[in-house]
Amino acid sequence: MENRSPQATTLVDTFAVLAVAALGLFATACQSDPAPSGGAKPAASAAAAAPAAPAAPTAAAAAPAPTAARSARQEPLEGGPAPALVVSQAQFVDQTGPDGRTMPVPGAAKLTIVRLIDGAWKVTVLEDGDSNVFHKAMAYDGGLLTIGGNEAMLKTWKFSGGKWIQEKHWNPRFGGKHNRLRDVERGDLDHDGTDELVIATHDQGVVAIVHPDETWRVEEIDRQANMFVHEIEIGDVDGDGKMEFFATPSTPNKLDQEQAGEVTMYKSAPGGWQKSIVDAPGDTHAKEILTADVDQDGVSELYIVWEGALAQGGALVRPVVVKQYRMKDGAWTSTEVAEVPDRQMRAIAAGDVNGDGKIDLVAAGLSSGLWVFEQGDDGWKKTQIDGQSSGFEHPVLLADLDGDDELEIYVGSEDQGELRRYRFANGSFEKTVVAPLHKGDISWNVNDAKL
Ligand SMILES: [Ca+2]
Ligand SMILES: [Ca+2]
Ligand SMILES: [Ca+2]
Ligand SMILES: [Ca+2]
Repeated sequence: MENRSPQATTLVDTFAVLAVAALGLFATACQSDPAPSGGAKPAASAAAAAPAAPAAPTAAAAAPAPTAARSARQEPLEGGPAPALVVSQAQFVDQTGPDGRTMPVPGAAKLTIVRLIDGAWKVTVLEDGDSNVFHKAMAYDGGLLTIGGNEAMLKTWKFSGGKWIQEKHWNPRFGGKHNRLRDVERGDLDHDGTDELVIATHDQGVVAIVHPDETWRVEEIDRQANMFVHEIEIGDVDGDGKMEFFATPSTPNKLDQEQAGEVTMYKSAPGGWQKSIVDAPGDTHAKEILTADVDQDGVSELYIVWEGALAQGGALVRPVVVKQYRMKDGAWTSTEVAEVPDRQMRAIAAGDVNGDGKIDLVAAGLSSGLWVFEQGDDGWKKTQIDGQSSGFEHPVLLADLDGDDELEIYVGSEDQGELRRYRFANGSFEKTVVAPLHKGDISWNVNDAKL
């Protein structure tokens, strides 16, 4: 099944693991873009809903107006600034069609913001009716930077004077069916002391560098028709002191087969960004990559999570394979980090989570749980942290929010409806629930901020 939905990546892949009954329902719901949803119901929330703040005037005011004016909660921040977790989400709301039938349609893009105020976690919801998904949010200039899909929106947000003030910086239409900003990373690509943003998009394969210090100038680096770019990573993998960046283009998802895809590198060269292929297995693709200096030799490695495959009937015929790639004298060598008995693993992060001074990889699978991979002198050791944590994207963040100089693991355990924290103590990982996650939402990313 070729996907055609506003939430295609999500829903079509989700179909494979959802009950057949749900499939029909969502398939119908996602055939067309969501209509204006004046009747969209806010989900239950401890905090009172605030009136939606009007959009602030922006530099991009001349851009076409969004087609769907979804209702949006924009709850105020009370207290703080405080350490915060920001969960970027898509949500679905019931809508009654002309035939009287009720069906779920994508609602407003949603951020679940969870702040540590006086020792207690407090939830605030910020939604944006301009998009039907937030794929990522990051701390930015005292507030947040967000990327959204359908409409594709690059925005910054600040809470000021009792309300959320937004600025719209990029609202592209790529010329295909979907307009989604899918991933963003920041780094100083041109070595002038200020960060650029690298953005991956659907569905025309656009990879762009945005220059906030040049009135948010957008520099299109790549474009390939009918191509989804899911993920960007930035890192210096050849040790020359200049940042390379990486992308994961693949053809749109199909339900019944693994699409082919590759991982591409863009390297700074006199004529511009020179593109090359890191690896392209031909029978699988990657949606998750990471650059990190796990072995702490001063040069980053690249980690690629190659997706697994299911046979008809659901048996796993190929596991997820995580590989490490090193650049030496202009050529790549790769070694296997781990095989994981799962179909997909869309989150991987690096940091020392068990306090032994060595950098670990922490990864979250679709259904196989939460894992840690440790590199030792005689290879990699794979340990399951928790088998009872799962979800479609199953996002992971390593951060020190409690200020004890040790990294905690934060996980969006979507199937369990929990945003969780795992802390290493007394030789094992202790789990606590930070906040509930509304079941049915899709959580794409967890990041930290101070809000
Ligand atoms: Ca720069
Ligand atoms: Ca480099
Ligand atoms: Ca290294
Ligand atoms: Ca460690």
